[in-house]
Amino acid sequence: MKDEVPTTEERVANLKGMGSSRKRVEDVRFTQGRGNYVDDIKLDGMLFGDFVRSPYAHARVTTIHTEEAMKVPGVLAVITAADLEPLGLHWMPTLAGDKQMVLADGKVLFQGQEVAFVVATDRYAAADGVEAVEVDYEELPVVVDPFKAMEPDAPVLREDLEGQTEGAHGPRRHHNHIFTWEQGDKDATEAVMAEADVVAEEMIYYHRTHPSPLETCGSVASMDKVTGKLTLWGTFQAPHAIRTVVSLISGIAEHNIRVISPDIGGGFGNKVGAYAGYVCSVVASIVTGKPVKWVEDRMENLMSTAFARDYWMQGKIAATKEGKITGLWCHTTADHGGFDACADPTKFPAGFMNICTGSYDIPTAYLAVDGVYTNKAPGGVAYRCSFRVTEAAYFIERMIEVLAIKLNMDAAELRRINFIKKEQFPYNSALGWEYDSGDYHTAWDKALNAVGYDDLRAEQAQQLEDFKAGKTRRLMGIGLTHFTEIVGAGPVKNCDILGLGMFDSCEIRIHPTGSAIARLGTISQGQGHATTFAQIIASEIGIPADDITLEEGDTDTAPYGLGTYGSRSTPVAGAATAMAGRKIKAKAQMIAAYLLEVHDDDVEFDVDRFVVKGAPERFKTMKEIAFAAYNQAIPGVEPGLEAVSYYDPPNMTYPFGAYICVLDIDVDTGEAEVRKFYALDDCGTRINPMIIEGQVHGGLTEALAIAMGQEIAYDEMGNNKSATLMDFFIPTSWETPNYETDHTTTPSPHHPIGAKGVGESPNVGGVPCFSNAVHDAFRPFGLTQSHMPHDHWRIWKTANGLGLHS
Ligand code: MCN
Ligand code: CUM
Repeated sequence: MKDEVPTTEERVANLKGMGSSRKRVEDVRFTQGRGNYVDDIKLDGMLFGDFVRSPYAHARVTTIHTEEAMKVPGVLAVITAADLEPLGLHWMPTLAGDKQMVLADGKVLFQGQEVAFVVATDRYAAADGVEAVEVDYEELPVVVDPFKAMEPDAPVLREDLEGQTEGAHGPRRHHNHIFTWEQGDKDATEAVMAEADVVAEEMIYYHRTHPSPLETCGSVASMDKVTGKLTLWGTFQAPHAIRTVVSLISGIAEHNIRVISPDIGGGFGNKVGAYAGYVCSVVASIVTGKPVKWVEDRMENLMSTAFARDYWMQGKIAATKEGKITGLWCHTTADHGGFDACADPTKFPAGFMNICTGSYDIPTAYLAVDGVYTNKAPGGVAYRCSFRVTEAAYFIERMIEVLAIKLNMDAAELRRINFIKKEQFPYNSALGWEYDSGDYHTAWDKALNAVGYDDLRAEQAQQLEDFKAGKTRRLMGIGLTHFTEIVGAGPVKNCDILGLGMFDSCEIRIHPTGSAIARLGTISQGQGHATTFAQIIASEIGIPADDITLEEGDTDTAPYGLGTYGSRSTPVAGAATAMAGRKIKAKAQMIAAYLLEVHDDDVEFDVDRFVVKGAPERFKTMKEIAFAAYNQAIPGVEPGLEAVSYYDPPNMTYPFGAYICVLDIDVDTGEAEVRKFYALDDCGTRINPMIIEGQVHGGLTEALAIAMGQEIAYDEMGNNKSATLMDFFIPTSWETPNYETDHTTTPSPHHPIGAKGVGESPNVGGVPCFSNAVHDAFRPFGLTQSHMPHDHWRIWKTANGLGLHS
């Protein structure tokens, strides 16, 4: 008879642990209409709140007439700043150390700003009520250009800060100035620039865009006046932090607040910050004693919630004649809109922009960032940005191209000779980071070989000749990017948000029959945590992933954590998960040794069991051990089997990638067609290759959108010209090209399972890659820099400006 004992491989496969492309467990719900989003929450007697918003970008609010609105059937209340003021809730703190009006307090600073909150019995009545509120405005001069905002006679935007020369991040040198943030050695960098063989200089603009998640932002607040308990459901990427903030600003004791993030239909950083709608739904529920829902529509989402980028980056890069980079200088003007509501760790007002030396061994560098107020919506850290790494990567990857032009060098070769070498890791960058691990040359060579780089260049040269000979009207562009990410904020000593250290957590509880529940301080918005974190536990403790429930987002049950953004879940909560698993494993070892009647040190872990060393036929499976934990009185060991870990990472992780894009541009129509896109990602140990591929596909498509068409644009009056999906480009399957994905694996040396984050990488690397491809097509005609998005009109204009239409 065949031996029925499963092989080691079969036992490993049965776990569906790390490295397996386990199918997403959440999709059973999502594909059958069983997701539970904020708008699915329906409570008895629930009311609906909606905002009156400003049509002006800068205006004084003189009178708000609410009488007519109150006559609308179903309207119960119209809340204004005057109502919130006695409660101290007319302004709220932002995550960036600034404060923001909850409802217009005397003036408005951007189009779409919240002016009054109408509470009614349903959404339609609320909308009618909003229409019936009349607001008298006195228009004020509008500033949409951050450079003009800094001129001496620019209008004062933030009257509340008038005369304040100190901001949250140091001195303010102008009434519209927020902060200056400096990193690196200014004098040394200027000296390098003065002496260099070659200096390339360029203004790199990364335009304003918006993540526009499928589900907009919303909340449901329910104040139970009998128990004194406030329950707040919302689209929160950081539910615990929201609970603490709500407690601090409302005075409600933290144990009486329960914050729940149910299913979230995409966050992309749009749902990190605190919005007026959250505050107003809470206030309205306290006032009316009924649950109150607020859910914004698409226009409101695009006009008023966290935008992304809007960085003007003036750069200088110095090199020897041979192309060895000797220094990098960058001055950034950061347009933060009407309030500084960026969601960065406290000590980093410009996020991790100081990773802008990228993948290169640049000995000397200097970065300064000036944050500036304008009459635009607040925000700034969103859209797979890894705390401004998107901007940093775009800057350096464009500067490398600009330098390559100046040196008349191949940009792939220029990168290669400047990469940080494998043996230099851990690498200390000139702007203050310690890169944990990397092998850039291997990734780069693999990528160039995979696409047949030399052949592509030969083909491109031929096509250029044909173009010049009038045989074709198409040009070919080859976009290159090698990016270095920094994710996993972060060591508590460096990174906090509102004073809360950026650790994360996991609690694992094993049930008597050998299945388990795990809870984390993070919250999935589509990343598939319920699938992947169970895989970490499966590999760590030998219980099949299918037998592990994973729960996130309920502050009454989950351990405290800082949430999901900055691709920090895997580097931080993933590490906590492994460490909690190891605590369980250590206790399981004691139980196994007791059951097997040997010393603790005489058993060892083997996939899903502990075996006696040298006697593999003597073992106890994790299932048996779990039962024993609840069934046997084991001397010196507490009953039960559970553990919690709060993990403070020693460093961040530094994923990287090599991307190559081949574009064909029609010079006469300005159309750009992606012929090929190759993306090699290295995120260290890979937990679920299929999920990683999904993250990369999604991120690349967002990168395509940003580079090739998306923009939040304003006219001089501060009117948002892109607040609908007719005007704001969202790629469909029609525009989305095929992607080839690949990987190398360079584990993080300090992470318990060697994993680095990946969710934001494809956007960080994708945008410069698409943009570089466009620029590369026009390089032979003298183009060094053109601003994104490279939509057909702009590409046509570029071609026209270069004389290609004559
Ligand atoms: N993963 C893996 N192996 C690794 C690294 C990650 O299998 N070595 C898996 C993780 O287990 C997780 C996913 O990949 O299931 C993403 O992990 P990670 O890179 O740690 O990122 P987070 O889970 O912290 O997600 C945040 C990140 C950010 S900041 C944005 S913005 C973004 C992104 O995720 N928002 C998203 N991807 C998104 N994907 C969806 N569907 N929806 C969003 O809102
Ligand atoms: Cu910067 S977008 Mo993600 O960090 O949620």
